[in-house]
Amino acid sequence: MPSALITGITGQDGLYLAELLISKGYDVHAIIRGQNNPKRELVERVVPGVTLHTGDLTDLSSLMRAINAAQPDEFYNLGAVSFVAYSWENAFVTSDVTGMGVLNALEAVRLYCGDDPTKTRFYQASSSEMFGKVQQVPQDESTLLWPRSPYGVAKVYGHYMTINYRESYGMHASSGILFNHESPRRGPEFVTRKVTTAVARIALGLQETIAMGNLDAKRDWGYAGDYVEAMWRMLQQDEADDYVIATGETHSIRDLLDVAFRHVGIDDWSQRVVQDPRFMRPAEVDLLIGDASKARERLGWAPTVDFAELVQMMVDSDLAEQRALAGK
Ligand code: NDP
Ligand code: GDR
Repeated sequence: MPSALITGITGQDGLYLAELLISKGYDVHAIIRGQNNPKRELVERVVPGVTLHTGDLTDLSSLMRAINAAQPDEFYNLGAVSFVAYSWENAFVTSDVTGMGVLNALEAVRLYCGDDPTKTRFYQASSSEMFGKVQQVPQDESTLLWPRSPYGVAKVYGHYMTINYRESYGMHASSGILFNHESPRRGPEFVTRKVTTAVARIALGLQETIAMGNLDAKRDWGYAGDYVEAMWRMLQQDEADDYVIATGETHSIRDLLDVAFRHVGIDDWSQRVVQDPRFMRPAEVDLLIGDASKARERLGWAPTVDFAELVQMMVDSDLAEQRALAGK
C-alpha cells in the first residue's frame, strides 16, 4: 500500500487530495497545526481514514517526527499562509511559513531519504501569483517570474528551493504552478467564495449588498477537484519536473458577478455591489491566464469543469448552506 504525507490538510486542497489518495488505496497521513485546531473535526469527518500528526511548517523537528512516523512514499507540501491580501500586513509570517516552510519540508524529506534521495517524492504547491506583473501572455513554465506581493515573493523562494533540491541532491521534487482553483470548500476570504456566499444570501433575502475591491482583475479559475489530480500525476512521473496547471481561459471579477447573480435570477447587479477601498491591494495582479500544454501532453491532464459550471456549483452549495443556517 503506498503512503503519503500531506501538509495543509485543513485547507481546500488538502481535503480533496486526501479523498483522492484514499480512493486510490493510499495510507494517508497529514500534519495538523496547533494544540486545538478548530478544523480537526472537519478533517476527521470528511476523511476519517487519515492519520493526523501534530506539526508546523516552521518547526523542522515536528516535520521530522511526522515523516518518521508516516514513512511516506509521497510528500505533498500544501501548507501555507495563502491569502494574498493578508500577506502585506503579515509579510514576515507569510515569508516564514510560505517561504521558509518549504525549506523545512524539503530538508525533512532529504534527511529522511538518507542515501536514496528519491525514496520519498516531493510536491510543492507553487502558484500563478509568482507571475504577478505578467511578462508573457499566456503564462507557461518558462515565463519570467515577477511577484507582486509578499505571498508571491515567498512562493518564488519555495519554487526555486524545490528546483534547487532536485538539482543539488537528486530528489524527486516537483513544483506545480497552479492557477486559481476553487470549490464549495474554498475559504470565505477568497473572491469566488465571498461572491457566491453573498449572492446566495442576497437571493434568500438575508443580505442587501456586497462590498468588493477591484472588479477588473482577471483570473484563470478552475475546479480544485481537477487540480489535485494533477498534483498526484506529477508524482507518478519517472522524472520530477515543473508544470503549469490552468484552464487557459480568463475571466474578470465582473464576469464572476455576472454568472453568480444570473444564476439566482438577478441580471442587473449594479445596485447590489459597492466598491470598498479596504479590498483594494497595494499592488495588483491584473491578468492571469495559463498555458497548461505541458501538463496536457506529459501528464494527460485536462480540466473537466468550466468557469460557469464552477460558479454555479458554488452558488448552489452556498444556497443550501445558507438556507440550513437560516432555518429556511
Ligand atoms: P488554504 O488556505 O485553504 O489552506 C492552507 C493550509 O495551510 C491550511 O491547512 C493551514 O492550516 C495550513 N497552514 C497554515 N500555516 C501553517 C503552518 N505554519 N504549518 C503548517 N500548515 C500551515 O489553501 P489551499 O488549499 O487553497 O491551497 C493549498 C496550497 O496551494 C497553498 O500552499 C496555496 O498557497 C497553494 N496554491 C493555492 C491555489 C488556489 O487557487 N487555491 C493556487 C496556487 C497555489 P490551518 O487550518 O492550521 O491554518
Ligand atoms: P488571489 O485570490 O489573490 O488570486 O490568490 P483572491 O480570490 O483573493 O483574489 C482574486 C482577485 O479578486 C480581486 N478582488 C477581491 N479579492 C478578495 N479576496 N476580496 C474582494 O473583495 C475582492 N475584490 C476584488 C483581488 O484584487 C484579486 O485580483 C489565490 C490564493 O488562493 C493564492 O494562495 C493562490 O496562490 C492564487 O490564488 C493562485
